[in-house]
Amino acid sequence: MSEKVALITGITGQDGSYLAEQLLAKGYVVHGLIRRSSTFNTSRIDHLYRDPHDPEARLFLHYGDLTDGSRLVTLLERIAPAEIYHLGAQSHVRVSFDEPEFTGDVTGLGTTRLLEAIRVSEVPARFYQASSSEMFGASPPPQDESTQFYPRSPYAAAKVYAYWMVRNYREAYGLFACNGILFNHESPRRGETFVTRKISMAVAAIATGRQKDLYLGNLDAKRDWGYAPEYTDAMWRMLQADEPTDYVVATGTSYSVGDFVRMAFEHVGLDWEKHVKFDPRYLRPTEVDDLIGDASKAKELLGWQAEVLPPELVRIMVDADIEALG
Ligand code: NAP
Ligand code: F7E
Repeated sequence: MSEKVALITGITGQDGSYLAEQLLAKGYVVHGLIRRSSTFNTSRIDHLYRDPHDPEARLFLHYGDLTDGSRLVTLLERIAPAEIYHLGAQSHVRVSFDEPEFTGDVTGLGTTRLLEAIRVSEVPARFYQASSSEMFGASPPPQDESTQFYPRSPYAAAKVYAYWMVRNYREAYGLFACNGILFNHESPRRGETFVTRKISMAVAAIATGRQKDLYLGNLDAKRDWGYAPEYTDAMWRMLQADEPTDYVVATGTSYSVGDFVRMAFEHVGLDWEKHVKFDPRYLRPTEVDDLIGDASKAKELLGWQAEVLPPELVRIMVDADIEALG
């Protein structure tokens, strides 16, 4: 069993919760950065938490924010992690059009603050950056590590900036730092305003008579949707490799939002056309039309490949939301 110490930013999010689970199962001591809020925001990790006075406790949470660079330095000096998984971000593309400056600060500069904290604290940590397929934006599929970036939102532009800062710290200071360019990955823990979860929750509510209609925007956009726990495993594999580099992580399949809707309604025996309505509020000023990832490099160097593909993913999410309704 490994006795490594890891720090996860964004530990309260979808990916952070799966990664924390996986690292704890491997014997790591896990530290997580959480934001102070007036209500608890730890529901995805509550099942992992033990009182810190418990001698068995291996998960420790620390208040902090990616806009607060001095706090990041203090925390790194205290925790001295061997691996840092930087998942914290304002991660919603539509919201980034409403809050472009804040998104740049947290999603872009937040990465620089953490990289600087590593440099000044001289903690010899390996670093994972949560890069995104959104960086490819308008570049046609299939997309791999050599595809040109063409960001189509403030979120994507912030992630491109962060990507290059990671590359710069790798080349300038010899940091073991990897960009994981992850395509969309979903699960029953997905945030409720991302389209797949919005659909699976609505289908569960409609199937059980609690809701009538589902309002959506663009049904034509195509995405390469995978299963989140498999993608957090890829993050860990990147930091165990001999050399730091950048990887695309994807299933290599493509389905439209409309396909996802149809499969979700079919799973509960309903006709989607009777329930789905259009609301222009959910359109974006600029859209990413077509993403299909080529994860050959991750397969070759990390032995990673996606197992759960969209038809099964849809079933997992709808079934989980039906079960949650009791
Ligand atoms: P998520 O569920 O939205 O979680 C985001 C996390 O970041 C939450 O823990 C959130 O804390 C934290 N956070 C937000 N602003 C922060 C701040 N100012 N200071 C500290 N923490 C802050 O995202 P996810 O789906 O797990 O994705 C994880 C990462 O991968 C993100 O960087 C995302 O942009 C990137 N990514 C995601 C996908 C995907 O398909 N899921 C694909 C490619 C890349 P609260 O809980 O307090 O809000
Ligand atoms: O939208 C369309 C929307 O918000 C997917 C983030 O994790 O993955 C995610 O970004 C598609 C878009 O995810 C609605 O226009 C239609 O074409 O679920 P989404 P995203 O924008 O792909 C990437 C890889 C990330 O890095 C991000 O952090 O669905 N769509 N109707 C809708 N989208 C939403 N949210 N809501 C709708 O009603």
